[in-house]
Amino acid sequence: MSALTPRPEHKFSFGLWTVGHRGGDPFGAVTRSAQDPAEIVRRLGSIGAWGVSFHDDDLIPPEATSSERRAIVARFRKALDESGVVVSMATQNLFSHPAFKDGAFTSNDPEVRRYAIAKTMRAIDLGAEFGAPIHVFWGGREGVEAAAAKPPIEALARYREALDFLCGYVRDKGYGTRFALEPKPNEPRGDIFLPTIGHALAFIETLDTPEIVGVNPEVAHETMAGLSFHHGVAQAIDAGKLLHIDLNAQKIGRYDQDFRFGAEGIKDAFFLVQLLERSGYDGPRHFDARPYRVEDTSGIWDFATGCMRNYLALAEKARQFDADDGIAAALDEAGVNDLAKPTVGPYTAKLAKSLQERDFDPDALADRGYANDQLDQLVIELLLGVR
Ligand code: GLT
Ligand code: MN
Ligand code: MN
Repeated sequence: MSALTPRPEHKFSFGLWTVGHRGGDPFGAVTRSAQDPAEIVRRLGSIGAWGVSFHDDDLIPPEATSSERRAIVARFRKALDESGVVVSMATQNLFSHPAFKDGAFTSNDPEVRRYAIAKTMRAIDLGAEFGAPIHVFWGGREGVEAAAAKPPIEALARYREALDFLCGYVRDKGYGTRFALEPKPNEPRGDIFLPTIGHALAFIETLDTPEIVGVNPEVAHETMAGLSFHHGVAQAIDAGKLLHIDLNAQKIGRYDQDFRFGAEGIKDAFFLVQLLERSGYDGPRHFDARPYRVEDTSGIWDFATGCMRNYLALAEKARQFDADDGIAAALDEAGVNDLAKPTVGPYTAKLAKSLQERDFDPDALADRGYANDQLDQLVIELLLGVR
C-alpha cells in the first residue's frame, strides 16, 4: 500500500460544507449541484477519510419539519454506520441568516444574542446526538465595520457571557464536548473579534471554565493576517489548547481562499505537518477547504484526495528530514540541538550572581555563523525531491 493512500487511522476529516461547496462566490452563482449529506459521507469513507463535520444547517435545513429532521438524522446515521465514518466535530451557522448581520453573541440586539445562544444549544445537542467530541465556534459575524458602533470591551464581555453560558449547558447535560474557538482577522466583517490564535488563547483564560475550551486554527486565517501559521499552532500546542485544526491553503494578502491543502505555501505546509506529526497531536486533520469553482462534481473528489495525499506526502518528507544525515549535520551546525538544552535552569541567587560576574565577550559571541542558508537550502532540495 502506498504511503500516500489515506486510511482512517490518519484521522482525515472534511466538513459537509467543503466537499459540498457549490462554487458560489460573492460575484457569481453556484457552479455545482447540491449533494445529499449521506452520499457525501459514503464517498468520504470510500476515499479513506475518517471523519465528517457539519454546521447545524448543513445537515438539517432550517425550514425542515420535525418529521423531516428525523428522516435526515436516520439517513445520515445509516450512512455513518455503513461507511464507518465518524462525526469528528459539529458547529453552528451564526453567519448566513440576515438576523446575524450585526453579530451573533456580540450583536447589539439582545434578542439576537439570545437567539444565537438558543441556536447554538440546539447545534450542541445535534453534535452530541452523533457523538461529536468537539464543537467549533467560528465567529465570522462577530465584528464591525463602523468602530463606533461596537465598543470592543463590551463586545468581548458579551462574547464571554455567551461562551460561559454554553459551557454551563454542556456541563449540565453531561456531554463532555469541548469547545474550539476559530480565529479569523476579517471577512466577512471589516474586523472580527478574536482575530488570531494569540488573541483567542488569551481570551480563553478569562472564561469560567477554560479547561474545556481550546482553539481551532485555520491555515488561511493566520496567513491572511500575515502571520506564521506553524508558529501560531506551536503556541496553541504549547498551551495545551490545540483541539482541532482547519487545513487548507492561502496566498498571503488575499481574500480567504480555502484552497486544497498544500496547493500554496508548500514550505509552510511542510513545517506545519512536521510540527503536528512530532507533537503527538492526535485530533482530527480536518480540511476546511473547497474545490476550485471551475470543478464539476467529479473534480470535488480529486480535490479531497489531493488534500489528504499532500498531507501524507509532507509527513513522508518529515520522516526523510529526520533520517537525513546531511540535514542532521546542518541542524547541528545551526545550533538547533543546543536550543533544546536549558539555558540556566531554575533561579538561584548564587547562579544570578555568577552570571552577573561572568566575563562575557559579546564580540567573540558575534563571530560565529549559524549556517541557516545551508540548512534552508537542504529543506528546499528535500521538498523539491532532488535529495
Ligand atoms: C466557514 C468558515 C470556516 C469555518 C466554518 C465553521 S464555516 O466556511 O469560512 O473557516 O471553519 O463555522
Ligand atoms: Mn477560511
Ligand atoms: Mn475554518
